[in-house]
Amino acid sequence: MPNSATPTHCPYCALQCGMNLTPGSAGGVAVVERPDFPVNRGALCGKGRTAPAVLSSSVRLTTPLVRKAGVLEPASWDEALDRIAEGLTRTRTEHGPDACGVFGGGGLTNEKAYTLGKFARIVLGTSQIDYNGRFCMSSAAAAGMKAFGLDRGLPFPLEDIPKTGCVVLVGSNLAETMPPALRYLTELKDNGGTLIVIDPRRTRTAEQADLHLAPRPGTDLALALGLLHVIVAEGRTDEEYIRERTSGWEEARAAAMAHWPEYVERITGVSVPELRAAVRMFCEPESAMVLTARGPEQQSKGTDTVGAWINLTLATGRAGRPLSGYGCLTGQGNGQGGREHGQKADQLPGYRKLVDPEARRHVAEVWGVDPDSLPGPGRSAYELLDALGTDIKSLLLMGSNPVVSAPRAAHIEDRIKSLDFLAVCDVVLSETAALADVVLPVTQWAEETGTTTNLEGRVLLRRRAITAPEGVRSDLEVMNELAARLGVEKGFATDPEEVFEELRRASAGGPADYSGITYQRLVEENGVFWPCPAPTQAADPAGEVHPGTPRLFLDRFATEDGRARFAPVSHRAAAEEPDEEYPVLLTTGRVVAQYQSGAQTRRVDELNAAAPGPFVELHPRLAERLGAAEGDPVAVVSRRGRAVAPARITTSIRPDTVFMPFHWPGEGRANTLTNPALDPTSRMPEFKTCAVRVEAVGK
Ligand SMILES: Nc1nc2c(c(=O)[nH]1)N[C@H]1C(S)=C(S)[C@@H](COP(=O)(O)OP(=O)(O)OC[C@H]3O[C@@H](n4cnc5c(=O)[nH]c(N)nc54)[C@H](O)[C@@H]3O)O[C@H]1N2
Ligand SMILES: Nc1nc2c(c(=O)[nH]1)N[C@H]1C(S)=C(S)[C@@H](COP(=O)(O)OP(=O)(O)OC[C@H]3O[C@@H](n4cnc5c(=O)[nH]c(N)nc54)[C@H](O)[C@@H]3O)O[C@H]1N2
Ligand code: SF4
Ligand SMILES: [Mo]
Repeated sequence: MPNSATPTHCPYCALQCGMNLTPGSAGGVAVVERPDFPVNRGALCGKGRTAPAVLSSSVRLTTPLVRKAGVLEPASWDEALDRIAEGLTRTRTEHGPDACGVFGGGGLTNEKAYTLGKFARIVLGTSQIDYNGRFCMSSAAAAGMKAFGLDRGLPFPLEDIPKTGCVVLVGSNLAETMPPALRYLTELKDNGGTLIVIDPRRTRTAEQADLHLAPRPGTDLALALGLLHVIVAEGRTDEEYIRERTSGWEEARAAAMAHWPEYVERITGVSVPELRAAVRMFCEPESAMVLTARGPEQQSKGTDTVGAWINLTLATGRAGRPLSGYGCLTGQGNGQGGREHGQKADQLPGYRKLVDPEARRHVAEVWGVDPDSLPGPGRSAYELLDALGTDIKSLLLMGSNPVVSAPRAAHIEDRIKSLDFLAVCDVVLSETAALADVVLPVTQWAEETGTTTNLEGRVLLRRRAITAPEGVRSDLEVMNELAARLGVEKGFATDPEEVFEELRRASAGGPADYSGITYQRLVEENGVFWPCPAPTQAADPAGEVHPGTPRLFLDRFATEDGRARFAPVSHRAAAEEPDEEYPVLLTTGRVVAQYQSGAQTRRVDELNAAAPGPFVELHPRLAERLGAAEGDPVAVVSRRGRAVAPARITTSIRPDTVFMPFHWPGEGRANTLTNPALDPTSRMPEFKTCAVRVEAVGK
């Protein structure tokens, strides 16, 4: 139990709200306000407030489990770890290193994500590692890389939002997904700024908007092109900025000019006057921001779509200027850091590329291995899960619950069941852990120290407040023990600070440079924005401490020539458009009281009371056609399968669209229906649109 308040951060989303932990009854701690942390200034949502409930031993795992005669049975740590080492060794001997897969998560701390990537590459020698962040912000990351030469979710701190002239929020329901951040939008409006929300549903966030556009799901690319057409036609481009700070305008302009507002209206359902109104609101103030979240990103054209929205900021001279620009609202607790330090299929720490010989040399030296021994890039998350049981025979999973959260989940569940061997590290017995051969119970946020990097690119220190229950070990200890059993005795520290010191060196000189950040600084400064290089004698003889970089691109972009690149993109259809058999569009997302696959939040009474189960949101006109009343079970059927959940009838959704949250397993699992069509660049699945048929059940 903590003696006094321990300042730390919430275990859930990318806002990483600050909180203090004091002694309390739920899991040994109570959450109290931490007003000194600037991002949330003490405010928390219900998930953050109730997070200690998941620490309590009544809902969590406290002993390793090993499958015997088909049943998971309590076992000793030695037995469980030996079983995993055996399983992985057998696969490697019989099928080669690439038959061992590793799947990570954007909720893991930087130290864990870094160690997991290193473990895959130098202990298992496998190229087959990826993580759930691929399902999250990967399209925005890919588009940001293309346009700016660097991917950091927000290139400015949240505190800049209230000071801009107009915010366009594309497919973000932050009133439910990051409630304390709603304050920034309220302040924006108090300061005279305007808010445009683009969402097929009139969400709690859209209700705050000065202008809400409700396009058909999957048509954000056409919408952005139509807006650019109007901007050009009305002479609202910033020619000087375009000349001085960008490249590729002619091609992008030509593509946009083929997207007449009337044509865009037909594709999106957003009327020409609405398009013009949005352009006026966006262009008239001196500064403006475009922020995207999963709505436009989780599409089979997510990268091009985000590129088209970035184009709007470039054509109007907004990116890389004070109080202006494009940003992506990253989702998971360490969604930003988790994509920087090597658990991604094509990546080495510091956001380095696995195919870059210089990056391989640098990281191999830090790791004390031959650069040629490092494997090349592997499969993306969905492709990796889809290869389970065929090319990939054993899987080590840490920080994800794909049985609930992967697209085409019934198929993925089958793939997982067909593995020779599955090991899962988790804090609870998730739906995926329940299928494992070995489950290891690991420590959680309040029980361990580690860093996360929030959606602003601010590196933060989560501090240990309590001792974990007996029988529970940390993910770092697990990787250390497994490495030793697999013949690598050194290089897998169990002390997070020691791992962070190594990560600093591995990231030094990379795009996401953490080398100037220390735990000490994180405590003193309440977080540090990367890049933050260590002072070098040559560059900085005085050895002054780098202050970190809250704002990016103000002088130049991170591309070779310093210019931002327009994306030459054109509209294309979703992978699956409605037809006679499947005439309705399904889109999916979140509700405020549940988090992700629900593995953690479904174990909290207060949250379950607020959001007890799945539902199908549908328009009264569609409900009437089905003869379904509020609460009646309705079936949603796609080419992948069928899900049943109670109807929730509301005029806030388009009549051609139904919405399901994806937090639950079983009959109401939204991902039974979703389409795993992948974006060609980011390999993001099309969670946000597929064709379905809706049926009343029992009628
Ligand atoms: N309560 C809660 N908060 C969370 C999470 C959670 O699970 N629960 N998860 C965290 C994580 S990892 C993430 S990634 C973020 C996600 O945060 P958000 O992106 O805000 O969440 P979503 O609900 O997935 O999608 C946002 C909105 O996109 C809309 N949408 C659907 N299809 C389209 C489309 O085609 N175009 C447009 N423009 N909009 C569309 C949906 O109606 C929805 O309102 O939330 C984080 N915060
Ligand atoms: N239909 C549909 N599907 C979606 C989405 C959507 O919008 N629609 N969104 C996608 C997005 S954006 C995301 S981010 C994914 C998320 O979906 P998942 O990857 O399933 O994410 P979580 O439910 O957060 O799973 C995290 C698991 O790790 C465990 N865990 C938490 N902390 C730790 C830790 O420190 N160590 C270990 N070993 N385990 C830990 C938790 O208990 C939980 O079981 O879902 C995706 N799926
Ligand atoms: S908004 Fe996100 S970080 Fe803040 S308390 Fe809620 S879940 Fe935690
Ligand atoms: Mo996410």
